[in-house]
Amino acid sequence: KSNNILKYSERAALCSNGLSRRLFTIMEQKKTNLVLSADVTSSKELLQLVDKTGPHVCMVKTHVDILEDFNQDVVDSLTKLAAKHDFLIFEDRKFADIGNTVVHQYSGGLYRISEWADVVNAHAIPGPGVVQGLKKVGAPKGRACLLIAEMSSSGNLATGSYTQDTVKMAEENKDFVIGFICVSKISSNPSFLHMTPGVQLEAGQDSLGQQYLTPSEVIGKRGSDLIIVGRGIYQAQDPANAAKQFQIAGYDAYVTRMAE
Ligand code: S5P
Repeated sequence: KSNNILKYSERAALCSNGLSRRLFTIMEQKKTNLVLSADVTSSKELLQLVDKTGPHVCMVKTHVDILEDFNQDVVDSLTKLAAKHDFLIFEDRKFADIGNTVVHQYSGGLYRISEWADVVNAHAIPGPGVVQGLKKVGAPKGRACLLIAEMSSSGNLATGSYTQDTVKMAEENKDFVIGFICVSKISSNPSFLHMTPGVQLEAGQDSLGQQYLTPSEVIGKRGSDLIIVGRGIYQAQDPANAAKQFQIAGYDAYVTRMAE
């Protein structure tokens, strides 16, 4: 069976990494493949947004370095909300340096990302050392990493053999790399998660190169697993209701895909 027709629970059973197993289980139980991209700049706004939308998401993605008032309380509160609503925390740090540097960027500095983020992501451009560095810090803490194999922005260079080589790098580090940021299904291994940003209820683009596809295109036609939605939710008049609409659209596309 390909990963297009396996249920989340069946895929959970195939995962060797505990975090991907947990994510598939949450997706099945909460009936959601929605990742909230909580790209707001005040911590109060962040925590309110996450509490409101929490019932509809399986994961919350952060950019902590855009918060004007970051402090330890923010991550403590975020961790409590993750337990309350049962979602994973993904810091969208996009590591892209040599192993030794990412060790410090991941574990230290102001943010101490490895202390609170279940999942982080990395560009494959530096080669496998970036994964080895992150793994050295994250694996003992039960963390995991996604590789950016494709991007949503127009004119991006993560295409063709770069994408293929990124998939290979993931396969060689399957204990720590649990999947990809991508815009289509790029691996037939059912334990890998495919997560796609650039999603709105209508296709289109913004003024700075972001390109949007719909949930049914991303999950149904392109065979991805999770939709990552930022402005489509936090700029809506009613973010909780918008999250619910994306939850329904994404989950319906998954159910329809399995029935085909
Ligand atoms: O290729 C990418 C990879 C990422 S992680 N394109 C993206 O847009 N992202 C992130 O997804 C981006 O940094 C932002 O946090 C989110 C998309 O936000 P939206 O407001 O356009 O939905």
